[in-house]
Amino acid sequence: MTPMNLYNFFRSGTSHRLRIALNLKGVPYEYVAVDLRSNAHHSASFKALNPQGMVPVLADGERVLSQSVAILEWLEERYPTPALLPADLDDRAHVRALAAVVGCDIHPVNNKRILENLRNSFGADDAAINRWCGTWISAGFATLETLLQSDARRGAFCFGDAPTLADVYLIPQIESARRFQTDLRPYPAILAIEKACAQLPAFQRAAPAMQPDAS
Ligand SMILES: N[C@@H](CCC(=O)N[C@@H](CS)C(=O)NCC(=O)O)C(=O)O
Repeated sequence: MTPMNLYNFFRSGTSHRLRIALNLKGVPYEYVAVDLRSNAHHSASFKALNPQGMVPVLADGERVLSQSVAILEWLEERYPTPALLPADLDDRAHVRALAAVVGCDIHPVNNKRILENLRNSFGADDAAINRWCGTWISAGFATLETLLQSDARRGAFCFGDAPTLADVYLIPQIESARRFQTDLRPYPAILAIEKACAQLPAFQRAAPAMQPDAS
């Protein structure tokens, strides 16, 4: 069977989510680097795959999937084992809510195009960009920390003792928080989960520094 192509970028958080999920599920893929630094995502050839001009894209033969949330849900249905969502309906809603704090409320406002707009239209320098990103990361992480601390279902991971979609979203966001110099000391539960994930080869192999286009 021809492996799927993952169009992605080492430092992209949404790409990182997919690498973790594919590794956890043991699904092989070919790494196709799309260099966001040189705006390769704006090229006509890439926009033919994803008119939105954003990574990640997962191409499985003629099937071309975009939007990390849709791709993750597709992977979960196509490759149900190991499950990244709990069996119970209410628990699934909880895990999706944890993931959505990152996916809906932190990541979108810290995206490359947003930061470029802040620099180009509003004169933001590196310090202002770090403050901007730090504001939204801290707000989201404070919420996650409260939810995790108060939840008896938390184990070594966000939910229980095996990784779920909540961890798949959280780990790339921690990576990005460090890049924007956000203080992570107020979030001990988050940091403990990061340690647990770091023990697993699926997370280790998905890390930005391990990717062929990392520099
Ligand atoms: N909602 C999309 C967002 C994808 C996204 O934000 N991709 C970023 C990299 S993490 C990107 O391609 N940014 C290009 C840009 O902002 O110009 C998803 O979840 O897949």
